[in-house]
Amino acid sequence: MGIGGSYPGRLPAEIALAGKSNVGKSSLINSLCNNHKLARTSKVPGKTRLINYYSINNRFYFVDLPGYGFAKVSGNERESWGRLMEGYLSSGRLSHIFLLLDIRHDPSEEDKRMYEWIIYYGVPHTLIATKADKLPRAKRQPAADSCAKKLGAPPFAMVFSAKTAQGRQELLCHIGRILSDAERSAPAQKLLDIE
Ligand SMILES: Nc1nc2c(ncn2[C@@H]2O[C@H](COP(=O)(O)OP(=O)(O)OP(=O)(O)O)[C@@H](O)[C@H]2O)c(=O)[nH]1
Ligand SMILES: [Mg+2]
Repeated sequence: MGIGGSYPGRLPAEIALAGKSNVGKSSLINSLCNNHKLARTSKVPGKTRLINYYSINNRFYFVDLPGYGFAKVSGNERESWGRLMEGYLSSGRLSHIFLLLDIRHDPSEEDKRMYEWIIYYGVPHTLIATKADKLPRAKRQPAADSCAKKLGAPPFAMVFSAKTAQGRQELLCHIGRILSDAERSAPAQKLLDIE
């Protein structure tokens, strides 16, 4: 990712990753950045409990959101997670959100609720089916599209694997487009939101 011109006083774009615990959000950040020590990953679900910001080349932020669907959280924790998430989605700071779904599983009720929030708050989004390496090659795109359809979204999701880097180049190109769109709309945003 190259170095972009910066608009004076403009906040860098934020691209967030949402999805259930263990779906591979932190691994996706590490794979895209070619830095396996950047975001902490774990076999134990619930590793990322806070909103973590990763500044990428001073150009934009990857925002690693805490995963949901983690069994060991209390009702109170779930409520505060909901407030944190809705507050962030409605803040107007987000340029784009990636909603990650495990390519092998039907979306959960929490995935559906997250998708509904994304639509409700009008956040530009992309669905990404993770852990593609777990399925035979020919089944990957159909399974990804079926996840999107079962979520109630248009039936397309990008196929991604942090293990084999499948989909990495496509995702980098997609991020390039997201950032150039965000930069084009920056002056208006500056007038409306920032100053
Ligand atoms: N086979 C395979 N395993 C993956 C892939 N992506 C992530 N994993 C594994 O899945 C586990 C969870 O990955 P994380 O990136 O920590 O998941 P997360 O979504 O950040 O989880 P939380 O922080 O708990 O919300 C780790 O053991 C990863 O190595 C992938 O593409 N393929
Ligand atoms: Mg994580």
